[in-house]
Amino acid sequence: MILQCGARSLDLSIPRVMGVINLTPDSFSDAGTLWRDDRPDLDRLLRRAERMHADGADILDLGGESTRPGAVPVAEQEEIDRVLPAVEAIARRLDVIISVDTSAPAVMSAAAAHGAGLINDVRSLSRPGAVVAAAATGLPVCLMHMRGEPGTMQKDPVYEDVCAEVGEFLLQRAASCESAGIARERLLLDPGFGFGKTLAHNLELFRGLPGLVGLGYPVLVGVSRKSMIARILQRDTRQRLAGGLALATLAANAGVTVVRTHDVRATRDVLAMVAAVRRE
Ligand code: YH5
Repeated sequence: MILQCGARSLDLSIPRVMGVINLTPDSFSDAGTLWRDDRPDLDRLLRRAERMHADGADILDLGGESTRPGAVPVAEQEEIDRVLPAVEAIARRLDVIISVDTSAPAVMSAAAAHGAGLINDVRSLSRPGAVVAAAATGLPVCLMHMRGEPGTMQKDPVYEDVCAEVGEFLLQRAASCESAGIARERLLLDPGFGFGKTLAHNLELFRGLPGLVGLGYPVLVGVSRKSMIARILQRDTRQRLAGGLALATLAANAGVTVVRTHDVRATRDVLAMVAAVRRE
């Protein structure tokens, strides 16, 4: 299956790597390393993007809003100021698909006009105007499941059947998108690990990945450095690579086609090995 991402296309018959680039000052994994004088530092950003591209990232995911547990919302204009210069700079320099991690319709439109190739929305286009804005870009959209909002989502989330509820939610969002003119072929689904889920929910969702893949849409997952790894291994942020690679291996073997990660090179190797074994 070929995903048309603006001017570029992405063959999803082999698993792909999405590299994470945080443009937030409070990112717990980048800890503001891409910032100088209250703005993202474009030189450092470009060096990071170039390295991720050289390491084998097929997609670079740029996010200007922190969605980590407990995060506070950011104004739309602030998000545009963070994301747009980054999209422009990378689009001019690198032959890579740029994804924007945003829920804001104005950010989607502006980023698409400046070279973005994919919209990644942790709120599944639920903000007013988001479905229409995303449809107008013609770009593919990743719909992610989240229960609640980042500020409060980890406060005692309850599900009767987490796999079924996440699957139903994503199918409903996909149906809304399709009736608004976003072709089925442009949608990806993501169960949203860590977004309003306990450790037990995350593990159950992981076991249910083959069922999600079976819905017929390409599936994207992000597990890199997340607290589900910390809870099992008791490791701080910098020590979660092996845990993340184990999960990437399991995800790819379940048929997941895009893995979102901070550790591009190692994840790329993992996906290539899994693909080699799975190929008939
Ligand atoms: C995702 O899964 N995640 S931002 C907490 C962590 C580590 C990492 C406590 N955007 C996803 O990466 N988009 C984010 O440790 C995403 N899928 C999609 N599609 C959160 C994140 C993180 C949070």
